[in-house]
Amino acid sequence: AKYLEDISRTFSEYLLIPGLTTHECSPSNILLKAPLVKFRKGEQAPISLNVPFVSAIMQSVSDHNMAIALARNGGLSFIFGSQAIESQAEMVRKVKTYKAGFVVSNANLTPDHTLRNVIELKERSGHGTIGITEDGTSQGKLLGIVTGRDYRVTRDDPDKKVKEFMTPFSKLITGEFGISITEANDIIWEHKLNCLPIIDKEQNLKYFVFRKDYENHKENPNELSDDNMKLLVGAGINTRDYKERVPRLLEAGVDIMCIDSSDGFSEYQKDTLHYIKSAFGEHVKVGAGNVVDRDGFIYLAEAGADFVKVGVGGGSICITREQKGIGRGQATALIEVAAARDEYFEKTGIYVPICSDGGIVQDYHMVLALAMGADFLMMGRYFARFDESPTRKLMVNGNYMKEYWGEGSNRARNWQRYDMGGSENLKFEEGVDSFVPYAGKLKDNLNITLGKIKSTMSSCGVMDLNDLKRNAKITLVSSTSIIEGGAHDVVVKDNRSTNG
Ligand code: MZP
Repeated sequence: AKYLEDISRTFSEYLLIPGLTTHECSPSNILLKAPLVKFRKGEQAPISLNVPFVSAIMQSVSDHNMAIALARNGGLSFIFGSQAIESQAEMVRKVKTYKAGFVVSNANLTPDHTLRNVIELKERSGHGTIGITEDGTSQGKLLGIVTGRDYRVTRDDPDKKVKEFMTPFSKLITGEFGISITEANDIIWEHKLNCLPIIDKEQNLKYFVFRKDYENHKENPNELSDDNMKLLVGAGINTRDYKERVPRLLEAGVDIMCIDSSDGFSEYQKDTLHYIKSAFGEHVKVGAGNVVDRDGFIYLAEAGADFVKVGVGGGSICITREQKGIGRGQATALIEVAAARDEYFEKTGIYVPICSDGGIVQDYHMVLALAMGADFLMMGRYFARFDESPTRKLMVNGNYMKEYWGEGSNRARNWQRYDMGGSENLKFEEGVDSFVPYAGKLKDNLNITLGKIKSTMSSCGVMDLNDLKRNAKITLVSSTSIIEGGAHDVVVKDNRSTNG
């Protein structure tokens, strides 16, 4: 056997060291935009996230309700693949036909105005999001929007033209725009932008169209397409029925797929990637995984994966390490795979994002994972606690709980990704069936988490996720200093709440 020199370590063994917090580095100026799929040097990722979170490919986490809620808040869900093809495709369809509203709060600027004009208008009107129209009037054709975040990143160059940093209308989809577009201000919409509210009774939704689009709609009812406002959605696939599953998911409008396996370093994944790319085209996006070392990453990157997922055995419901003796501490795995990604980028000019999957317990673990090189994070337990997850909310010993079970548990095993074939009585479980404390609405919890992440990043003196990866200082902690990190040597009056 070959012995690795490092010790398998996990997030709780590390801390971040504060960096210089400049005046500009306040939490409200911090951006969390992250690439979701591979891109070439000097280019932008064709799909990115405003919030670097995706929800786990699990029956107990990611159905269409979770996918709608998370996409509306800037992240993305991968709808679970451990179900019949048609029912998974139907969930994708529900997300893609959901009508998301978006907000523009003023429209007095054209693309030729400067950043200085934007700031003046913002100060006068107090609006965070500003519409840019062709002729600068609120009746004009809307070309794009500028949010507070957009102009903050360009603040060093007040003479920069709006067109250089506005988000074009064609990109006004929730996955791109996240939180800011869901805070619709109905009054402004209706009066200043001359929009009409449309009530969709079937979906119990209110959304807005421009008056001229509406007039057109009355004449040609089939032409009104709300298309560039569709939510982003992902779906899990496996290495067995992909020839049947993938075309149905694509027909339903899926934006990205991910081959879902607890051990992704396999020829099965390479075959699946090759088949999909050659049958449906390079533009069809597919992530692969999971891996825990350089070899696994390079193998999947070379096989054509659009992103690679990292983590074996660290999930909260996972007993793979106990059952099979395979796995690696999540922090150690991530650090090695992030170095492999950078090496691959250096060599090929192709940046293949990596996703840290499983094992996040505290919110600060998220910042550590991002600092250690993860481009985005996949979480199961975190999302399972919310109203939007598909499982039952039950009262257990006086507390509300949500059910949460692993894909390798008996409960999920009819469809499980852990099923490598073989006879029924030789199968063993790799996951447990459990409860997690109920935590309420996704949006409320996510806002608190994002607030904490931005506050940590502000302490580290970094403005965005690239800055965090490059400049974070991380230290290993001894077991004694872990005790020092909690309340100690005092008698705590209340039970402090934790992430559960
Ligand atoms: P966590 O966020 O609950 O800690 O971990 C979620 C991750 O655990 C999933 O994204 C998946 O990679 C992994 N998982 C899901 N089911 C099992 C299992 O049954 C599992 N063993 O390990």
